[in-house]
Amino acid sequence: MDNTVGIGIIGDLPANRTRVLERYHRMTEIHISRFEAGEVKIARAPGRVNLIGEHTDYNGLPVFPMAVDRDIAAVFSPRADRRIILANTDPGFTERSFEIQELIPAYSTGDWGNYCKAAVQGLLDFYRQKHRDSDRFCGFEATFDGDIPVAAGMSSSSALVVLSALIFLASNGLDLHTTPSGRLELADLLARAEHYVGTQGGGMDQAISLMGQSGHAVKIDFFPLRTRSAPLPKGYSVVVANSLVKAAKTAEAMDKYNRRSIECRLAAAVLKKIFSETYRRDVPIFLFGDLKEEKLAVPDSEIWKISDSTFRGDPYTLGEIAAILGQTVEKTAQLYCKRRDGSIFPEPEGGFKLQQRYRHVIEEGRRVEQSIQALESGDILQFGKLMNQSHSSCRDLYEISCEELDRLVEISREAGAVGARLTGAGFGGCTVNLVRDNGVESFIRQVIKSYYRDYLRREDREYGSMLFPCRASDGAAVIGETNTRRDRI
Ligand code: NG1
Repeated sequence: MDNTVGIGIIGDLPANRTRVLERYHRMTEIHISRFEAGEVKIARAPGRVNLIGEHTDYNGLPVFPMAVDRDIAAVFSPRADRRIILANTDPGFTERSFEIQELIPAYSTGDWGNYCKAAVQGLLDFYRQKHRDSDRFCGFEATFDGDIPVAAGMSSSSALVVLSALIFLASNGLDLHTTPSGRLELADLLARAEHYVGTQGGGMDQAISLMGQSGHAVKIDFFPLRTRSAPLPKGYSVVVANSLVKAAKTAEAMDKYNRRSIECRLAAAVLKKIFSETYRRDVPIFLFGDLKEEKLAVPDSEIWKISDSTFRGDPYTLGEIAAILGQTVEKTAQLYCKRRDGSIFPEPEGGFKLQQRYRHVIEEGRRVEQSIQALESGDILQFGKLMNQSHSSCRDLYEISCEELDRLVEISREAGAVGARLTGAGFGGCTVNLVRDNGVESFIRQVIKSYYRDYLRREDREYGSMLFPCRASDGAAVIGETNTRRDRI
């Protein structure tokens, strides 16, 4: 290896130190030759795999992900002007360049540069509220390199948002990311900031990318954001399998995702109306997560008696929902069915499935609590059972699975997984599997044969990027700099 660039590492490196250092070295050289930079810094933001709790985050109910040992890393250097230049070691992501300004115009939907713009715009808005105007910030140039499977439900997009935010902060001498409370504040603002790209997602991905802890999964609660780490079970591995169905954030995929969050908002509005009529006062329900005694001042047993019997199984037209809410169809659409760009989400053919979405989210939230109890009491089989139930609910009630994911989950259970489910937004992407350590090898062999070879009819030489065990890693950080004496390689 050319040893002209010294890399100093602050803190711990993920496992496989030599490979990781070689990667940073290669990135640094690419960066220095592209930008002629002198001193540079290195930062990383991990992807995640969600063990259980799907589509609960934006409904105010908990999730239970872990940050993984796959990440997006960047070598970067601040600039004296206000330009931001983004390079990528993957030639598929061509260079992007933009100026810091009050309102940064987005690239077209799905463009990788938008994830960086989202972070910068979010931070500019945040600091503007703190009376620092955007003129005071400098730009940066950065070279990115990622090994998180893209469009696979492992949150490569939020890792890019989080990483861009760290680069912006570090380039401007800001320290929001350096304390635990600052990291929570940052996670919270980046969750909102990511809506810039068009999805109306929750806050799981940004929070776990920042708050991940090596060897642990993290329970995340929302509104207000808080986290609690739980050690992963000894003797078991978390294995991720890519269905190879791309769940890209194109306009069409975004509409599928956003439809679910719109249905949840409509259902919550209906519940608010029913509870407010029953108790003859304004009952504060905005999200399914508000359905709790301390929030509503209604006994738990009453809450579930009313809410479980509110929705019928058949889907609703917007007209029917508007009639329940006592509003016009236009007002209902304006209040609950808006996309980020202000356009109205069209009424789905066949109607809004309020009961099914309500049941999935409420039961999934309970499964998260039960999973953590199971894990803490060492009942791993129960944990696996809850993962399996979660998959069925994602498939039947939330309708975010697909044929390939269902087949992959089936095969994985036959291959020995004690729990197997889709992970992330769904509509393709990865599954997460809990597998006994001593069964991982045969699990991998069997899934390669039954899913990739027999079912997908693929013959690849290398399956390591499709099917791999993950270790729980620490959250995003600025982890190194060049030309220091420490830890020179
Ligand atoms: P992914 O899998 O990264 O698209 C999305 C949302 C999460 C969460 C999950 C479903 C974003 C950035 N992420 O994740 O907040 O709602 O779906 O549990 O929108």
